[in-house]
Amino acid sequence: MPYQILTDSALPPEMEEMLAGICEVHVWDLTEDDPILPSIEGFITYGHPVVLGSHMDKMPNLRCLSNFGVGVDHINLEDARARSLPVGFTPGFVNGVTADMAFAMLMTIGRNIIQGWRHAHGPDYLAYDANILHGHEVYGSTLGIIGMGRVGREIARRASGFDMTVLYHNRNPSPHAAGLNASYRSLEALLDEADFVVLSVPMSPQTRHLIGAVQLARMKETAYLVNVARGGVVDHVALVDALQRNLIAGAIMDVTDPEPLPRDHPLLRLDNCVILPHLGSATYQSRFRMSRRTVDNLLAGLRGQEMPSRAA
Ligand code: 8YV
Repeated sequence: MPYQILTDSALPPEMEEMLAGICEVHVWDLTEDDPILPSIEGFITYGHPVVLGSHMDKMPNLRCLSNFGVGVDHINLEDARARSLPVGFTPGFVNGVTADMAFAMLMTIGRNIIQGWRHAHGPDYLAYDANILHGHEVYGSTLGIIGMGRVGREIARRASGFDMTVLYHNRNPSPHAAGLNASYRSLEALLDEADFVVLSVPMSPQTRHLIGAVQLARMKETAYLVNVARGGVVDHVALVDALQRNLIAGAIMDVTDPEPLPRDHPLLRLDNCVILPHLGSATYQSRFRMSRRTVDNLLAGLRGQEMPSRAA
């Protein structure tokens, strides 16, 4: 008998292939009750569904959850622990790609790539003009990394190739920082000094709205905010205000709160803001590795074995 598995949205073909013959997969959007729920043994959280104890309680035979991704802020881990449900995740598989993305983003915003694309494709580009769309240099500038975890360290490694001065802020100074030529700063000092502020902290009650009006006002007028963490780390109302008043040069966010933003959200209308659709780990290679680990965690949980990567 195949294991009965739930997911919140359709799984990618490679994961379906990995599960074929072992699991029967059902899709549940977590709204209305589904008659299949009592038979469910494992739950793959694929598209960041909010999962609470009340959802888990609808599945009396549930033995484990396996999250596709490293951030598990959408799952109530306390509720899972209280029900002795192990939760798998995929750390170590998204670090390099997310750091690549952070770099692509800071170059995009610093060098006006999106505005340049729009101009070059538009009807007004009839003569070359050396006086338009001047940006700020990335190489040789000061990078401030908030969150020197696995992704933050990969970002710091890339920065050395761009001759950047690397500052970082973390709950505690990181033992890896010296090898990365990165200097610890208080949050305030980092915001004062950095030309590019990159957010790579996990989402938690402590990091919610870590960047708000006070923090944005501290940043240089020429500085950019780059968010590859979670939307909730940035107070969006404060960000709109800071961008409208040109308190900072610009912001580029791969993540928002909510995600996606309502189509009439002011951040989608501002020239000095770029919003991306959560592409941080979206490469063929990374998605495959994440799928493999998600399935391995799931099968271990179903078989009562230790998961290769367990968040709770
Ligand atoms: C993924 C992420 O795109 O790992 C995470 O926490 O946010 C991203 O790498 C996501 O989990 C897949 O939906």
